[in-house]
Amino acid sequence: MTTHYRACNLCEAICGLRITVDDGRITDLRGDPDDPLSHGAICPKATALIDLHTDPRRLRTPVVRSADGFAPIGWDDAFDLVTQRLREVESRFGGDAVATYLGNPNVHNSGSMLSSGGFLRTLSTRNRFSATSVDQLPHHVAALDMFGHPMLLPIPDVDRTGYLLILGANPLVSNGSIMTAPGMRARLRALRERGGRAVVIDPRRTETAAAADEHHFIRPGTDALFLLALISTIFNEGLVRDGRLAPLLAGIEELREAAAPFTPERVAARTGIAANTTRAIARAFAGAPHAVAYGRIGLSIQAFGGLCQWLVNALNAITGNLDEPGGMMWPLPAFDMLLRAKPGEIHAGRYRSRVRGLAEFNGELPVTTMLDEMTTPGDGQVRALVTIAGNPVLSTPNGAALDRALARLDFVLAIDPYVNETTRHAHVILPPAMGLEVEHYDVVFHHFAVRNTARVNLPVVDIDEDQRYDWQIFDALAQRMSGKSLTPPRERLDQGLRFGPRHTSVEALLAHPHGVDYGPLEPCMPERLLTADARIHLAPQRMLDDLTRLRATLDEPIAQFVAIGRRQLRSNNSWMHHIERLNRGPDRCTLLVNVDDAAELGLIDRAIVEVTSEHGCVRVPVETSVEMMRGVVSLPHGYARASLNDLTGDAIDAATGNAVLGGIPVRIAAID
Ligand SMILES: Nc1nc2c(c(=O)[nH]1)N[C@H]1C(S)=C(S)[C@@H](COP(=O)(O)OP(=O)(O)OC[C@H]3O[C@@H](n4cnc5c(=O)[nH]c(N)nc54)[C@H](O)[C@@H]3O)O[C@H]1N2
Ligand SMILES: Nc1nc2c(c(=O)[nH]1)N[C@H]1C(S)=C(S)[C@@H](COP(=O)(O)OP(=O)(O)OC[C@H]3O[C@@H](n4cnc5c(=O)[nH]c(N)nc54)[C@H](O)[C@@H]3O)O[C@H]1N2
Ligand code: SF4
Ligand SMILES: [Mo]
Repeated sequence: MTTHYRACNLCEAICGLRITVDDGRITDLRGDPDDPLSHGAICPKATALIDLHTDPRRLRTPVVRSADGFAPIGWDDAFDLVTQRLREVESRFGGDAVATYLGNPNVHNSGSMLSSGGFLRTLSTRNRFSATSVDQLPHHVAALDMFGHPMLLPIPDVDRTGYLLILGANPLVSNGSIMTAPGMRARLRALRERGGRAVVIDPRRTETAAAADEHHFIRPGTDALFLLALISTIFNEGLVRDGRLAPLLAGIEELREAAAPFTPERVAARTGIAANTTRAIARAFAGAPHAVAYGRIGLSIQAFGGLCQWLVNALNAITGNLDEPGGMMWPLPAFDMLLRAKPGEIHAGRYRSRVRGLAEFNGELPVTTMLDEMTTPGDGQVRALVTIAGNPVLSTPNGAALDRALARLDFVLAIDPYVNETTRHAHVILPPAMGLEVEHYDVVFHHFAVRNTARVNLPVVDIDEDQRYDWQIFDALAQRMSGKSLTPPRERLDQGLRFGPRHTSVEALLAHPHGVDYGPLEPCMPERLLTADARIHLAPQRMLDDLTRLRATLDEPIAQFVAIGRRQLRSNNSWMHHIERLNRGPDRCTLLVNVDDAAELGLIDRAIVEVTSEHGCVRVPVETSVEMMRGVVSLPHGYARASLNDLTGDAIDAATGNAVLGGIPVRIAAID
């Protein structure tokens, strides 16, 4: 019997696990009390790592499309076939004819993170897409504009704050995002026990809202108005406190002017939040010794995601809560992705998409337009797709149309351990080893963590002779495509750790199986700032320009019903729905409808309704709820039987290119 320690890589919380293996079988899995970040906290998904390991439905060797379904094929034959087909498409139609899509688990897996790029660079396409533009792109754009680099994302110092304002996030269920904070329930309790307050702004009274001191409903898509009202109040009432960073802050006057028209009274009818409530929150926030505003996916996947993330950062800055303990801070990870970053080197908008002319950001185009690039004829039309750890049919807008378009492509390669709604269209699937089978270091999530720690973990279980690690797959493909082999991820990781700010190494970290604790977040400005003029920009031009679009919404009519999404404790985006342990009990793919709205519509619990948007229609059982704001319904995303993304469409946040996946106007009709 052996005991292993490692971080769970299923979500951003990176909880430490203690795993017992007996004769190759995993006999126990629980939280590691000695992990310096998670202190033993885990969620129900962790145990599903065992199921993923033993799952008979998981692919372990390559398959190729044949007349009657997928058929097994050897690794070398599969690599040769893929290379030949990609080359064919490139030589017939040009490099841009191959599109790539990187999904979420790619960033949760250091093997893939550190080697997929080596393969992707052998393709000359501009049609690179990822889950970033249905997720956190607005955070990156705001960080670039304000701090000089997309990866300089500030993180709420939840453990030391006295006032936590949460907008559009439900960390008690999602376990935190762009805020790696395992055991969030305990952290929230600790905040309240030390006399602090948690305030939640959400169209749904979520699990987090129920555990907070205050919750206020907000009409979906109006957070930018609410944030501007907070900021204008803080300026008008003389509550600005720019603190230690004052000499670095540029654009404070422009910010004041920009916010001025958006008084709490002016925006109240639109946001649904009374003016006196907004003023009270502004005063409490500005008056708290340590306060932090945190806005996550509910803010990013709306029409004004860029404005929202800018204003969250700006609110923290003008109240003296940026780069201060208890405010918004920057982690300093042992493997620092910004190690070689130079001030002013990142530019957005170097090229545009062929069909809609949407701007590139950090080498990627908005995934909302991937479908247009596949279906619009002409030079550069996409004919082939490579997906890595993704399921865009369920995760990106206009899913049903994308599903049809994929069926018509010349070639689809999926690097994924499962047949899903997207990879079912693949001509070849290359399934990597995953989960407990792989070596792991959280390259990304230590950048988002509320405390500086580090851990490298070895595999818990061996792989079979006929399985391959993801980096072996990327290396084999890169060799065939370009004649060059890739540096193994462990070597890259080791170099990064050695030259990084903690001067450590893989070997040194392996000597600490529970992880190494580097302590709480520390102020780092201006040292880490990457703007060309070494200042923090509180009023970026891109954001100021977008206020015209926001102002126009103030007097728009309000839709009778809009749909938003939600996450659930036992779900993981579009996958793991088949894992039995996580899916016992009643169907959770339900439409939450406010009880009074349901009564008016004549709907009872579990009645099947048809939900129709401009783009599509789904049928789903109703769950009447006192949690929902009136006029707002909620459907979880990622379910094939009623996919929220069959209702979403072409809309993007013009400032950032992120998809609009929330606040979708819908009609609801009972089916007799
Ligand atoms: N309407 C709406 N849509 C949304 C969202 C929303 O809130 N509302 N959320 C968006 C967000 S935040 C995200 S991140 C996206 C997620 O969207 P995607 O990233 O497209 O989808 P996932 O469901 O995460 O897909 C996971 C796939 O990765 C595979 N996988 C798991 N582990 C590994 C591994 O180690 N290696 C490889 N190669 N593959 C692996 C799984 O088998 C599965 O097929 O969805 C987005 N879509
Ligand atoms: N169990 C579980 N955990 C997950 C995931 C999962 O699928 N399952 N997915 C992971 C991923 S990829 C991500 S990105 C993170 C996301 O982490 P979170 O951002 O915490 O995600 P959600 O739980 O979807 O919370 C978003 C909240 O925004 C609210 N909302 C919707 N529209 C609006 C709006 O216009 N304004 C405001 N103020 N609120 C709005 C919703 O009601 C919801 O409560 O979660 C991660 N963790
Ligand atoms: S919260 Fe996330 S990291 Fe922690 S055990 Fe659950 S899935 Fe794993
Ligand atoms: Mo995400």
